[in-house]
Amino acid sequence: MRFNKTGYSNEDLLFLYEQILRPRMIEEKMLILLRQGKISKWFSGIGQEAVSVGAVNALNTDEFILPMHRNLGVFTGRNIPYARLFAQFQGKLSGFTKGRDRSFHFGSAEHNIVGMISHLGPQMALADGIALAHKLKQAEKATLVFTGDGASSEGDFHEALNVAAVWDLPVIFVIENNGYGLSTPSSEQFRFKQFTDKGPGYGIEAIQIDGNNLLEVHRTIKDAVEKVRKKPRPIIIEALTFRMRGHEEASGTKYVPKALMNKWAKKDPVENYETYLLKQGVLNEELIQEIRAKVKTDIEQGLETAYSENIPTANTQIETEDLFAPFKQEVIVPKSQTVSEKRFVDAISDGLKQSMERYPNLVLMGQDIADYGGVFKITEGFINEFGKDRVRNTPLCESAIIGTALGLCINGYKAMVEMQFADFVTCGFNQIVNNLAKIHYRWGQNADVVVRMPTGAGVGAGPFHSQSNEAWFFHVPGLKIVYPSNAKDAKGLLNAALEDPNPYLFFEHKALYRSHTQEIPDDYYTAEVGKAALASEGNDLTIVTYGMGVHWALEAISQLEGITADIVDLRTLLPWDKEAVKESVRKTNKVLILHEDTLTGGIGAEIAAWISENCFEFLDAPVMREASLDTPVPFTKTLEENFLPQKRLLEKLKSLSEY
Ligand SMILES: Cc1ncc(C[n+]2csc(CCOP(=O)(O)OP(=O)(O)O)c2C)c(N)n1
Repeated sequence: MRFNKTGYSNEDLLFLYEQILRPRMIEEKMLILLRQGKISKWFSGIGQEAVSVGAVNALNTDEFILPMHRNLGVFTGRNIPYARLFAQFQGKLSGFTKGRDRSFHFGSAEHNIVGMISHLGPQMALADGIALAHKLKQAEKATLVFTGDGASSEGDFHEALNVAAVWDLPVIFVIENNGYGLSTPSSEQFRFKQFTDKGPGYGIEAIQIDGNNLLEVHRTIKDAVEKVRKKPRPIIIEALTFRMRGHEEASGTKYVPKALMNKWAKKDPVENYETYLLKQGVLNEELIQEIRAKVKTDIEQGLETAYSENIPTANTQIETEDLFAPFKQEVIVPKSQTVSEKRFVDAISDGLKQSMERYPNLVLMGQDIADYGGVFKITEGFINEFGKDRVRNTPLCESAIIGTALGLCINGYKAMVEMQFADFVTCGFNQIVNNLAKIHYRWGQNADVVVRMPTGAGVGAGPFHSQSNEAWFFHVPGLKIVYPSNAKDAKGLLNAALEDPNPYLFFEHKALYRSHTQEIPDDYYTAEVGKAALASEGNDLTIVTYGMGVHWALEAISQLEGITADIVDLRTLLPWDKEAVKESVRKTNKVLILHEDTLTGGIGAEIAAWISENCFEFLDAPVMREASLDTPVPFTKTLEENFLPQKRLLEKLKSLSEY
């Protein structure tokens, strides 16, 4: 291996030597502990240390780095105290996840490290968001994210690179090409020869390096970092390297040809660098022993402290509280009494605009939302007031944009993502349910992101532009869901969602956009999250519903002579207002839950179960549900009407009242 030390002082060279020795020595110790059954699982980076160490030392410590599962050198390079690092591996409280996540699945705000989720690829878009924040602040900083060659097959890889290219984001994408993804060799993973071939396709400069040559890695990445700080743009660095141990320790390396192992053993990044420094007279045996002894002491002391700490005792209250960043809503009333008649769609637009004025760090992203104003025209004219930096047209890539939104938040911004139609959220599902929803619980990072969801049927738009998909998210701890039924709530709840530093799904019914109008306050205000409202009051039965269901319920009740009903408009689905439901059921003793979403596993199922368990003694009839058929949403009017619950509602209400 040929090293070039031009530009490095002896001190620099020795510093890097100690830096690369640290992850190697920690790993050697961990492998012993693993054999002794003292840690549960280990992803080895032995053989790949030069990549992590070269990269982390090429950045300033105030620049973000986003490691994967073989980048121990990143954590040691950012001087994380070993006791804390080992406590993390052991699931102890003083680690980074309070025992909630394992190994390298954590981040640390104070060290500017953003940890991975197991799904690998989603990590890359977070780097885009962090870099976008830097770019908007004109901070002249680089962000560096790692990925493996295996994870490059994920769509997230493509999306993140593409967004970074289109938006000229200062991200260094380090692809650690170690030839295998678990047991799958590159030949079964992709057809291209090398990752640098991908650069031109994305319009991104791409550089290939010997990932086992510490100085080459360090120098190349340092140069790249300097370039992107000055002129923001992404750069791909393909680091050729090899994993000398199994995917994780239990899985072994039987599938790797012996000759390949031997070839790479000769290229060991630590040994080669050490030999080089010895030859250059920078290092000698005595110094090696001295440095090793120092590192050994650090490891042993760290382990001793970590082992002396007890395994955490579980506290359910803390577990549920930590789902969200602390935030206590203070409902804001409008400053003046002035009101205007507004359509549902205009109320949303109004709220969004006032939130943009209120939060100069709020960034809007979505397909066609800039000059075009969005397909529903909610952001029409926004670019004139707020500019294209804050009202961003995105490429067609829901996953990367939601990931980018989280990255923006990590770096000090608030973000709103408009789904063009709620249906398309499937393409961003992973980022929502695994990143946005879990990140605060896992390592205390909030996700200040609102995803707006134009939803619902009744507009003849067929199976992919009409779905109600709130129930998919209702099941996910760590999300908040609001679903207004009227213009006043729409503005107030949107403002409330944008105010809260936690992740929201904001459902807005397309069929209400231009059909429903209401007098709403002109000033900024918020509506209370988690609080239902009575859309009508009565004594004979209760209808629990939300969104379009509120309008169907009002109409149905008006047609039922001699029957009055409480119509409980939930307004918020996560958390939903159990007390309001209980209070009404206590009064009327009969309840129907109505929603536009399909019946099976819908939100009604959960509410019905809760009522049965908590309001049983008040009930004079079975808890009933009315919902859409358990089919996709059909296109033709007659079929769509048959699908939706509205035409079955009257009969259902009659049977409930007569029960
Ligand atoms: C979405 C997803 N699919 C599968 C896995 C299981 N898995 C974890 S790591 C891995 C291999 C990743 O290969 P690569 O990206 O090359 O990284 P390496 O492990 O080689 O460092 C696989 C298949 C996963 N974690 N996430």
